[in-house]
Amino acid sequence: MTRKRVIVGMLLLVAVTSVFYSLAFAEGGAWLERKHGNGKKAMLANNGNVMYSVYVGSTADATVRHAAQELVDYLTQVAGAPFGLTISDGTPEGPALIVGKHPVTDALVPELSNGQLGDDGFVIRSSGSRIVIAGSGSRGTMNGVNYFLDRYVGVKWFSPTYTFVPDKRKLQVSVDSDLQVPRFQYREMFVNDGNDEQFRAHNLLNGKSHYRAQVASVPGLDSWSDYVPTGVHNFHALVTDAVYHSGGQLLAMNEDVRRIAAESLIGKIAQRKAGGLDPSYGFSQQDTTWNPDPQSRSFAEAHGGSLAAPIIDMIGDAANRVRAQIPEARIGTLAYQFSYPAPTGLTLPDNVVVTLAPIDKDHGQSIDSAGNERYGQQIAKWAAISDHLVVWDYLTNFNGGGYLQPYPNLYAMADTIKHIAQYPAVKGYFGQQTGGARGPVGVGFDELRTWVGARLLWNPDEDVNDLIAEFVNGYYGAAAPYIGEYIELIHQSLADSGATLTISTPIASPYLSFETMRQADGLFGQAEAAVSGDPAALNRVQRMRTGADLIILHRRAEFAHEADERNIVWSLDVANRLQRFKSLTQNMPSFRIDNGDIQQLYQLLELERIAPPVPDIVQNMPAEDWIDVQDIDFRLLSGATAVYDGKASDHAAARLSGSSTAWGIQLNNTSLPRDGRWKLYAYARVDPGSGSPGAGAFRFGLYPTVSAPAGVTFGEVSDGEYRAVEIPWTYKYNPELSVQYLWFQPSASGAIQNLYVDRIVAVREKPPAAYNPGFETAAPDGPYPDGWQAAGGVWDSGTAHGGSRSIRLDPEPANAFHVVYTAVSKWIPVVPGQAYKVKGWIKNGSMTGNVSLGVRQINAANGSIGYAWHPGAQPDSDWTPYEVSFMAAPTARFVSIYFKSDQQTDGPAWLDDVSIEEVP
Ligand SMILES: [Ca+2]
Ligand SMILES: [Ca+2]
Repeated sequence: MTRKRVIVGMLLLVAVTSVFYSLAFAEGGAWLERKHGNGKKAMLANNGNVMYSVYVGSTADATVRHAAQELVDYLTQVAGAPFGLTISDGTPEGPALIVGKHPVTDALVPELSNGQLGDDGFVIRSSGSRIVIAGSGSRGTMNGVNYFLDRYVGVKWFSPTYTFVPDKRKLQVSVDSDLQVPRFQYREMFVNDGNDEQFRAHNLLNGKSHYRAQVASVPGLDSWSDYVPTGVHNFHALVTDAVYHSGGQLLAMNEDVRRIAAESLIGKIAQRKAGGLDPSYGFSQQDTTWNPDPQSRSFAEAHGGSLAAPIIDMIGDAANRVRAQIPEARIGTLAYQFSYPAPTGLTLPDNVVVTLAPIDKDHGQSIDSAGNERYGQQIAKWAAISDHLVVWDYLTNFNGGGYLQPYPNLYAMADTIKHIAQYPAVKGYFGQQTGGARGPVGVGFDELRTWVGARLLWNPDEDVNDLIAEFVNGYYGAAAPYIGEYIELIHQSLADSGATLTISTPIASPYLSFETMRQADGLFGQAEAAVSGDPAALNRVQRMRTGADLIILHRRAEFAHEADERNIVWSLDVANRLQRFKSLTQNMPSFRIDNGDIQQLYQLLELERIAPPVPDIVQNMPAEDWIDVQDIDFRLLSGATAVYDGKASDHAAARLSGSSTAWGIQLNNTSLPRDGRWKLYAYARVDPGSGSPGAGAFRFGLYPTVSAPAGVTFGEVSDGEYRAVEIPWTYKYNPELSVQYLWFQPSASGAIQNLYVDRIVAVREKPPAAYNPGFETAAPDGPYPDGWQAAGGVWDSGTAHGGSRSIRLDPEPANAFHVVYTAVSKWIPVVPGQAYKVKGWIKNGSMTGNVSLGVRQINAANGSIGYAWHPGAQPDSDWTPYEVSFMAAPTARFVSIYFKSDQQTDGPAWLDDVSIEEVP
C-alpha cells in the first residue's frame, strides 16, 4: 500500500523541500497571501501613517465590537502605527474599514439581507475608499474580521500560545469582492488547545460541545453554533422507568416509550427556551450494545437489517410529537456502533440532526478508502434519508499508547473531510482529538491537525499539503524542513506497514518500527539543533517530539537490542529523554481515556526492561507468524499495575492482587492482527498463597463472551514460575464488534497472592490441511501411509488417482466399523463455528453396501463429538470426487478424516487425494 502523497525518503529531501518549502518563510509573511493578490490595492498604513479608520455601527453587539477592536489592535501591531475605532452610523469621512452591518452597507452589500450568508458567512468588499467586512449576523462579521486578518493581512493564529503577527510598515491589502460561506455549518475540532475560545474563533471554528458547553463564554465571543442539540446517551435519562429499558436500550417500538420520550423532550426543550437557549435537545442511545426485543428486531429486519431502524423510527416519531407542541424544536441523535448502518425504507423529519460516529473505522485511512468501505458507504445511505447529518471523526488514540502516541492521520482526516463535503446533507464535522478535559494540550500533531482541520472545514478544496506547509513553516521556523520530513516519514511508515489506526492502537504497532523511530529521532535532533537559539520554537519542536519520545522510551530495550544486533549506533539517551518527556507532559493529568493517570505512564516508562527473548513456543517460526504483545499494551484496571519482575521475559509484567475479583488485566483486540486466525498464549505466573492443588488460581475469557471462561488451578502454577497458558479459543478479528478483549481475573481463593501476566503471544493458525493427502509417503514404522490409521485397510501401490498410491478397504463382513482415518498425531485443528468441506476421490469396486467419506469432530478432551458422512459412493464406479460438509461444533478442537466400507460391500474401494478447506 502506498500513500498517494509526496513520498519522502532520505534521498528525496531536496525534492520534498521544494514541494513543502517553496513558500519560504523569509519575507515577513509574504507567502501567506497566496490567495489574495488580484484585488484592488488599498494602502491601510505606510511608514507610520495610518490611512484607514475602522468603523462600526452604533447598534453593533458585543461580538461585532469585539471583532472591530481586534481588527484595530492587530492592524496597529502589524503596521506599527495606531489605527482608530469609530462607533458611528454616519457616512465615514475618508477611507474606512467598515465592520458589520452599517447604514452604508445596505447598498454596498445586498447579500447581508438575502439570507445567502447563513450564520457564518460574510463579504469582504472594496468600494471606492471603503472596505466592508460584514456578515448577516454578528458571528459572520466576526468570522469576516478573523478571515481578513489571517488571509489578507497575514496574522496566523497557529496555536493558543503562538500567533504570528507580520511586521509591515507598508501595509497594503488587495481587496475585490470576496463572498465566503463555509462548506460546513458546524465546525468543531475538539482538543484541549481549543478550550481557548478566542483561538477557536480566530480559526473560524464555531463548535462548543462536551465539557466546553459548561464553560461560560465572554460576551464578545459568545457566538457558537447550536446545530448539534446538546445531550447524548440519554435514552434512560429521558425514559426513566426500567420497564421500558430493554437489552441495554429502549423498547423502541413501544407506544408508551415514544409518548414518554416526547413528553420528556418537550419538558427539556421548553425549559431551554425559557432560559434563552436553543430549542433543541438530544435523544440518543446509551453508550452500550443492544440486544433488542422481538418487535424491534423484526422492524429492523424489515428495514435493511440495521438496528438503527427501530431507533430512527422512534426518534422520528418523538420528533414529530415534539414539533406538534413546539414547532421550532429540533432533536439530535446518534448513528453509532449498532445503529451506524443506515436503515432502509424510512426517512427522518427535517427537525432531526443525526451525528454519524464511525468509531470503529480505520482512522489512518479516509472514510472512503477500500479498508473503510463498510463505514464510508453508509454516508450516502444516511444522506438519502436525512438532510441534517454531522460526521463525528475520531482523531486520537484513546487507549493503547494513549493520546501521545504518534497518530499519523493528517491525510486521512483531510480526505475524509473532502469526501463527506460531497454530500450536501452533511452539515457539520466534529473532530475528536481528546477523550476528555484531562487530556493533552499542545503535543504531537494536535495543533497542526486543529489548524489544518479548521481550514478544510471552511473550504475543503484547499490543498492539504499547502496547509501543512503553511503551518509547519510558520510554527517551527528553522526546524520546519525536519518537522515536515518527520510528518511524511510517520505517515509513509503507517501506509507501508499496513497497520490500522484505531482508538486503541498499540505501542508495538508495526508503523512504529525501529527504523522509523530511529529516523524520526534523527530528524528531531536536527530540528532541535536548528532552533536551539530560540527557546519558544525549541519548545514547540519538543512538544511535537513527545510522541516519538514516548515510543522510544517504552521500547528502548527492544530498540537497543536491535541496534546492537545490526551494529547501528543510536544513542537512546534515556535519562535526558525521560526528563524532557516528563517536563512537557506533567500538566496533562490523563494520558489515555480510562485509568490513564500520567503518573502511571511515568511508572511504566521508568521500568528497566530488557529485550524479551523469542518465546519458546515460536522458536524457528517465521516472524510474520507470531506476535509478542507485552504488558505495555495491556489495560490495567482495578489496582493492576506494571511492575518489575525479574522472571518476566522483559523484566516487567502486569500484576494484580490475588484477592481481586476484577477483570483487572485486559488485552484489547486492537493489539492483535486483523488478518487471519490466531492462537493466543498468555505467559503468566503467580506468587503462591495456600490452597489445594485443585483450587482456582486465575481465570480468563474473551469479552464479549464466545465460550465459557477457562481457568488455571493452583496445582498448575504453585511453583511460581511462568508458563505459557493456552487460551483455548481461536482469535479472529470480528469487525462487527466495537470492543473485544481478553481478560484475566484472580480467583480470590487465597491460593495466590498475586497474578502476573508478562506477555501474550499470538501464533498464526494456518488454514487446515490434511497430512499426506495422496497417501504417497510411508510411515517410518509400519505398513501404512504416514499419518493415517488403516486398521484392516491396505496401502495400495497399484491403484491411484494421483501419484502412485492410494488406500484400499477390502470387504470384511465381520467388521461393523471398517475404516481408514487420520492418526491422532495428525488430527486437523478446526475453529468452532466455522464451516468446512472435506473432499476425496473414491474408486468403488463394490456392487452393494455403502462406501463413504466422512469426518469426525473431536473435543479438547480428545472425546468424540460426532461424525458427518457423505451418503455413499456410486457402486461400481471409477475415480469420482466426493465431498462432505460440516460446521465445527462449539466444543470442537480437531477433526479426523474417515473412509469406511460397511459389512454389505462385496468388492474393494479406494480413497486418494483428500483435502479439507474452510467454507467462507
Ligand atoms: Ca512483560
Ligand atoms: Ca495417491
